[in-house]
Amino acid sequence: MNYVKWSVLLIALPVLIVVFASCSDDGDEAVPTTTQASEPLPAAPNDGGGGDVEPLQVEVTVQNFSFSPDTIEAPATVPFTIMFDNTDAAPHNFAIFTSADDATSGGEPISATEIESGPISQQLSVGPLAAGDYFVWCQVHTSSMTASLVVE
Ligand SMILES: [Cu+2]
Repeated sequence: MNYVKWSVLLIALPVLIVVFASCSDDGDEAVPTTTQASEPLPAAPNDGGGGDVEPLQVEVTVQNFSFSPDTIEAPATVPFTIMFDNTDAAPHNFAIFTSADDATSGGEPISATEIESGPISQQLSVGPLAAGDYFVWCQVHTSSMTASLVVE
């Protein structure tokens, strides 16, 4: 009887070794799986790292041949958008110059909307501008329609 028991054990032992070896292989495969799972992680900061800066908007209205407000404030060193709303039926535009002297001496505006009859809403991308006081006028009604653009 003892001989039979040892024979079973000798046959069973290699089988057990093979089974354990298989388990060991499964364990090795689990490690690369974990490594692959961690690879997408570096991409996550890239997705979340994008700047989420809202474009700055400055609203200007024209009513009865006059800018409102007539002193327009805008941020320095960053781009901003003039939301220009001409409520008159007359043609107007919004033109920015470095100074009144530059405008009256025939200088080109830094930035300007197209001259259009209202009512119409226009957008003008501006800047970034250095801090300072700028001169604004309507290029159709240069003698009466002026405003100041204060960039700070
Ligand atoms: Cu005008």
